Amino acid sequence: METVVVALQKQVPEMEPVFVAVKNTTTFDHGLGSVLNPASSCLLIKQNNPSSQDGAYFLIGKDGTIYQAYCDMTTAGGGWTLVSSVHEDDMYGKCTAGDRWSSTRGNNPHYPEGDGNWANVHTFGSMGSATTDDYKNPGYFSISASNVMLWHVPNNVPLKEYKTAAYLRYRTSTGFLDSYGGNLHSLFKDHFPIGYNLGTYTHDNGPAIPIVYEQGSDHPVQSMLPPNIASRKEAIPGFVQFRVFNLERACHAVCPGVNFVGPNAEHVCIGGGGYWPEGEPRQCGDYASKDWNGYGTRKEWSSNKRVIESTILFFYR
Ligand code: 3S6
Ligand code: CA
Ligand code: CA
Ligand code: CA
Repeated sequence: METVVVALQKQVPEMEPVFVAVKNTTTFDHGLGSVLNPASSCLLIKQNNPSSQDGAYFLIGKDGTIYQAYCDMTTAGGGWTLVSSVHEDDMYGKCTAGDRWSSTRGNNPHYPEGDGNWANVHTFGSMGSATTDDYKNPGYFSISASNVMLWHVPNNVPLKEYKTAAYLRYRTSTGFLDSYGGNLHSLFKDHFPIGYNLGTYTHDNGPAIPIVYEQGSDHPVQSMLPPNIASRKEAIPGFVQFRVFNLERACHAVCPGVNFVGPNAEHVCIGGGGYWPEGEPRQCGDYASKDWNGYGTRKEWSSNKRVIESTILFFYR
């Protein structure tokens, strides 16, 4: 940048005082991950500068889009890029406007795949409102990663408090994404498509990957399960699972914290397709049926209020 300023100064000598002021008062950060030098991932920034700290950096997507993303530069060596969040804005709204990770067009068998956002390149939301609404940046489909990290954060927490407010933080360590194209976009697009009636819960669920906890343990994950899920042992803590069907062949994208082995994944897993047949239309949406026996009651098949009113943040590394 300094070279540019010097060159301009030679061409427009009468503006010399301005250029002198620019040179004297502005320090241009050329480091990887700065506005003038966006990186393709937080991992590359961390590798380039090992003293990088948690916070916002500039990244560039594979289509050339420059965007700001939150980087966790300290967990297990750092280099984690926040690429998306799943937020339930209206538990009573069943596949309504805010249900971008399932369907915004109503519970409808004519849209079995729902909005398709798990497998497309549409982006929405922003880094600073990842706990206030759904979020998906170009990193979701641009970054080639090996592992995911999930944070459970209460809704409306500001960026600087994501980490401290998260009551669960865990990550995979097996490098499972290497086998599925390097990110969740390719996992869902090319390996485990999301859609109603594409499979059964007994035969076609996707991979359950073991997790390493950074905050929390199996115990709080277990205690967050609806009582009937727990008593029937439908979910096993210590995993994150992808593309999980229920008894009626409704499709869910992610089961955070668990391997789901039972027929009622709609009370625990998040995101998915565009149609849930049971009790129509009471099970459609980003948090499909966490309210089956009332909102936040923690009775029978219902989650508690904290689960419903928290966002799941997704990172890649
Ligand atoms: C008595 C066994 C299970 O109860 C059923 O599961 C009941 O008919 C439904 O309301 C319930 C839901 O499928 C839970 O997802
Ligand atoms: Ca909803
Ligand atoms: Ca949503
Ligand atoms: Ca059910």
